[in-house]
Parts: sequence; structure tokens; C-alpha cells
Amino acid sequence: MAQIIAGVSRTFNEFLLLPNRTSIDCSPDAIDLSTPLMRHVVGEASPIELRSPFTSAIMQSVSSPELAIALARNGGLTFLHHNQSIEEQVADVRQVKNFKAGFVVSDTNVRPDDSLAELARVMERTGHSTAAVTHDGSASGRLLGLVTSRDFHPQRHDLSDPVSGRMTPIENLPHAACDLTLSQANARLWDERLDCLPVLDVDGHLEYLVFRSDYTDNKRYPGQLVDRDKRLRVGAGINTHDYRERVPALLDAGVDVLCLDSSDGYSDWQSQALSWVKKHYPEIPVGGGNVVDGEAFTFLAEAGADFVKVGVGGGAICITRDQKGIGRGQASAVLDVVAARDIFAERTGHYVPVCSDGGLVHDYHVALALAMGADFVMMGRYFARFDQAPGAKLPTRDGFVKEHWGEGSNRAHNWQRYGQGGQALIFEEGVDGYVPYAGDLNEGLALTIAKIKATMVSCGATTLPKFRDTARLTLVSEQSLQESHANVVVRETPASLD
Ligand code: RVP
Repeated sequence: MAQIIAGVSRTFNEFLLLPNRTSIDCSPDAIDLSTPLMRHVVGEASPIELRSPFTSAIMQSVSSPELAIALARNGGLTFLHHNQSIEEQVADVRQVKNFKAGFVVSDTNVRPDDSLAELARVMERTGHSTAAVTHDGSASGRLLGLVTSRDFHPQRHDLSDPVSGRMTPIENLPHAACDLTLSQANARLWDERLDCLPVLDVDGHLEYLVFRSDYTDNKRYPGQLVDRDKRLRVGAGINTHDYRERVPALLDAGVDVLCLDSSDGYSDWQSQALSWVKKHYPEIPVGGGNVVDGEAFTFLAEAGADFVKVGVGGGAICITRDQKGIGRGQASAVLDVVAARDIFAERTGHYVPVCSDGGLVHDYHVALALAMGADFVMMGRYFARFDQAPGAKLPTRDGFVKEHWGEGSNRAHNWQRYGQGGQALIFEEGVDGYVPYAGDLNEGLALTIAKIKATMVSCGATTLPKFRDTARLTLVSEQSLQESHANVVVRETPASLD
């Protein structure tokens, strides 16, 4: 007989937080928003921690390389979408990994006996105007010199001449040892009026280049999410169809974390894919989902998922609940899964982080998701509104909108995400529309973070674990919801009331 789950399916809108006592040292500046991204032993740190608890949805209209760069610079993570060819997704990953965040691994390298024509070709391919001249033309070869686009001109120089004739040789080139910090590197760039400072290991092999042009930019983003080589981190969505080919290609491009992307992740397909990735590439973290209950969480955690994504049918553009009658209010789903996560951690000694995906309509909904125990959130509509998202920005009578479409819409036609049988979407599970344009991600996200920090201050917590451990939530009635909004006050200008 069918089982009826006790309790109704609730959304974030039905809850509010009660303020806790705020101590004097609990201020926005003291708040640490770092949070675990992947499975780890209880009591130890997660091998990858987000510096801020935001990830962007695995969607065509959301997760571009530009958005990935902006979000990682603000401490979060993008999962580049897989609703494109493997080659296209690999190129997206490379674009993020090659982004210059302080110390960069040189991608424009030549040998001293390469011709100037070859140098010009390499520069055109990478779009960079400074090349390292190494003994073997690799990014980690012995550094012999630097050559820039200012050192040669196709009309003035014979392009068949070797690079060695135009480079600044290492003897005349200021360089640094690899134990130097970014601020020391920046001090040298300014003190010695350099554009680029090569950083070498003890044997004179090139490790990094530090560019002056990155200086101001880097100061703006103290909490960037970077890997050991100081490159921005990036994730990628994968599916249960072509992972055997897609995963190795993404790894080769330097992806940091993968996430199986399905509208319903409680499936044997997903557990098979998780086992395959874990067997062949145990070093890469891979998340699973989406699920809406503790049973499904435990299934994926036991199958090896490094984090589990929660949410079915709550997305702004999602009509899965209308079409299939499948789903659960996002707050109920998160609460159920979080309880299973804690039981799993107690039983196995492994903490598997939980991501609340979709249905976050207001900034304070993020705070509620974190207070209810989610380790981080994933958002689509929210990020689709910014300049860095790929949707076109279009004028309307009242301002601007950005295009935003669901992965289950005919436009995205992501049959890999929606198991309707075969390579077709028989019916739509998402809509194709617009979201109000919201400008630059850096400014928008700063505002959201400021609100979350203010909520945490009111709740007397300076860390996310403390926030959820001490959170007191209350259900709201229709009437009290009305009371929450501005009322009684007239918002129109007097002139319009005439
Ligand atoms: P939202 O943040 O409310 O925009 O929700 C984003 C989430 O919606 C995605 O991360 C994904 O789980 C889900 N999604 C994406 N496309 C569709 C659809 O077409 N139904 N749903």
C-alpha cells in the first residue's frame, strides 16, 4: 500500500529565524563563510572548502566560463554545464583554469630556436603577449628568457629569425625564487617597474609568472577559490550517458570537481556512474543528485558520492512537479537529507556535504537553507541575472532582462538530465523566459553576502556550523507573512496620488 509521508511538504517561504543573543565580538567582519565541498573524515577538514557557500547551477543559461571566473574569485564554485560536446566543455574548463589569478602557469612558451613566426602563432593562439622562452618550450622548462609582443614586429623583423635574438635573456631578467608570496611579488613588480616577474625553482625551471596587470584585481578578491597552483577552481557537470569519455577529457583539462547532474538522482544509473568514476579516477571528487529525502541521500553516499545535491521541482524555471507530480518542498527536502547526512556521519565517520539546489527566491532563503543544515547552495535564476551569465541582455519598457531557460525546456533539450527514454524530450520540464537584469555579479553577490552575514550576526553565529547548530526556526502563517512586508506606509510619491 502506498505510504503517506508524515508532515506537509514545506518551502523556505514558510520559515523565519528567531534572533539569538549576539555577543560583542559577533560582527560581520568576524564571520567566516567557509564550508566543506566534499566528503571528509569527521573532525578533519574537507580537502576542498568553498570560501563562500555558493555554487552556480549546471545550466546553459547560467554557468559560462566568465561566470565561473567571477564566482571563484568571490570564493564560490561554478559547475560548467555538460549540455554541450565534450570538446566544448573541455574548452570552457581550460578557459577558467588558464585565468590569471596572481601566480600563473605560463601557457605561452617557446624554445630559443623557434622562429619569430612560430612565436607569433603561439601568441595568437593563447591571446597573450608575453612568452616564456624555456629550453624545451614547456611551461616548466629551464627559463632562458622572456619575449613580448613589443620585442618584434612582422614588418621590421625577419620572422624566420630565432626567438633567442629578440628575447630578454635570463641574465638581464629580474626573477624570483618560488618561496615568495603574492604580496612580495607585487612589491617587486612595482619597486622594479616590471610588467612580469618569473618565479623559478632552485634549478632555474619556470614555475609561475606574476603579472603587474593582475595586482589591483587580486587585491579586490582576498577570498578567491584557488587550487595548489593558484589557479581558480572550477567544477563540471557530467551525465550518466557519456561519462566514460567525458570524465577523462575534463580531468585532462584540469577540472577540480565533478557533479552528476540529473533531475532525479535516486537511480542505479547514478550509482553505476559513481562507482566507475571512483574506480578509475579516485582522486577527483564527484557529487550526485538530485534527491529529496534521506533514503536517497544514503543510497548515493554509500555509492561513493562526495556531496549530494537536494532539490526536485523547486527551480524557478522548473515545471517537473506540474508535469510529473514528482518533487518536494525544498525546506522539507533539505531538513530530511541533512538529518540523514548526520546519521551517516555518525555511522561511518564520513561527512558528506549537502547542497540545497534551486527554489531560493530571496537572499534570506540562502540563510534559511544554511541554517537548516545545507553546507552550500546552488542557484540558477540568481546567477542568470548578472552580466557574466551567458543569456542575452535585452531591453524592455521598464529596463533590461536577461534570457534564462531551463535545462528541461525545448530550447536546452537536455535529454541526458531528464530520463524520458532515448535521446528526446517528449515533454518539457522547464520553461524558456527572462529574468530581471541585475548588473555585475561582484556587486550583487557582495550584497547577498552582506545580508547573510547580518542574519548570522542576529543569530549570534560567526561560522556556518555554529549558525546551523544554534538556529531556531519558526513556521509562519499567511497572516504573519503579510505582516513581514511593508504595509500601512504609502510608497507612491504624493504627486501620483492626486
Ligand atoms: P533556481 O535557483 O531556482 O533557478 O533553480 C536552479 C535549479 O533548477 C538547477 O540547479 C536545477 O537543479 C533545476 N533545473 C534546471 N533546469 C530545470 C528545468 O528545466 N526544469 N530545472
